[in-house]
Amino acid sequence: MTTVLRGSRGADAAAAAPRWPVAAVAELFALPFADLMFRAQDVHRAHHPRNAVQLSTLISIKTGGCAEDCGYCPQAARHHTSVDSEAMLDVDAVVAAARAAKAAGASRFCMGAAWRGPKQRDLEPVLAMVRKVKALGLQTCATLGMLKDGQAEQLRDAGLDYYNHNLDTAPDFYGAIVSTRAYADRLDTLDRVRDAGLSVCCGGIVGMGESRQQRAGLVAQLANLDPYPESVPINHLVQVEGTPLHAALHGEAALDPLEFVRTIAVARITMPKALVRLSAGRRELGEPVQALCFLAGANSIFYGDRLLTTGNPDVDADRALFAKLGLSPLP
Ligand code: SAM
Ligand code: DTB
Ligand code: SF4
Repeated sequence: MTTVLRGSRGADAAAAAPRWPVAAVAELFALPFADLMFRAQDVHRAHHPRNAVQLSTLISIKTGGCAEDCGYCPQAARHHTSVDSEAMLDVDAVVAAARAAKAAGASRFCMGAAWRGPKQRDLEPVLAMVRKVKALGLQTCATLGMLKDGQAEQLRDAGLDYYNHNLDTAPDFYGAIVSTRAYADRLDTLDRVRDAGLSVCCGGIVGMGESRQQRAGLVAQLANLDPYPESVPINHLVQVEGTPLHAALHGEAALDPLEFVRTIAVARITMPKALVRLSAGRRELGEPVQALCFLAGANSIFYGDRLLTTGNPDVDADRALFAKLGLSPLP
């Protein structure tokens, strides 16, 4: 199985042996479940406060009509889903949503756009959003697609803390999911983000029909970035009607939830200091599986009743879950 040996430090990373060979990550996946949980919890407690989970609220600042062909995504113009193309939200609406997220207890606000990448005229209003959201005292994150030279620096100068750009899956499964951008394009954007001094938020999706070896390949790819991402969203595929992945998996067994929990645990063990985010799919996973994910070392969630275009547990449900599990928000 291929690992693209190129992290944020480019040639240096290519020269060195990978910190996490795919085979070593696959061995973690193969551990007896209790042993894997124990190791993940051990690593977690050595690097993070116990029973504390960071809360990030998402907003879609530009929904739908995207030119790309990511097979999982309801926002691709070529997929016939119920998501229509909308205009960009105005700055005031975004700031009002950020204020509400802060009042509800979020510490980070993440602005997402359905673009291949931002054009300069699109970036200007986003910079204004970042400045104003940052001024509210929230950590800021944006996910706008591929960045060109200079754009990460503009975002940094506006006050952006994190840039989210996912690798999505293992290099050897990627071609089955996306054709309009290459794995190397994603690594290039991650280099730009890192070189501008922004924190990196980078993860992927499981449950797209990949093998366990390919899940190990994704985690190895993330863990071998040098340095590894500060924030690692692990998404469970949300199957949306009209997307190719909804059709492809129709009638096939969905991913075993315990395999999702294993993926979280392996991310925790291989990236000890990262915030590992239990991301899309929480509503479908239900409370017991989420509890196992926290046990496996997840310490961040998306908080608020919407992700970008699909649903997420509402704030009251998450407050009840946190009370039940004795969790509190990370400041
Ligand atoms: N357009 C930008 C891009 O692709 O880089 C930013 C937004 S895009 C929606 C952000 C991420 O959301 C994707 O990289 C993917 O990992 C995740 N995502 C999109 N649709 C999803 C789905 N149906 N289930 C799980 N994760 C999904
Ligand atoms: C990430 O890894 N997951 C979020 C965020 N980064 C931008 C997006 C999940 C999207 C789920 C499908 C939707 O709501 O459209
Ligand atoms: Fe577009 Fe991003 Fe969706 Fe891909 S994941 S289709 S780039 S919005």
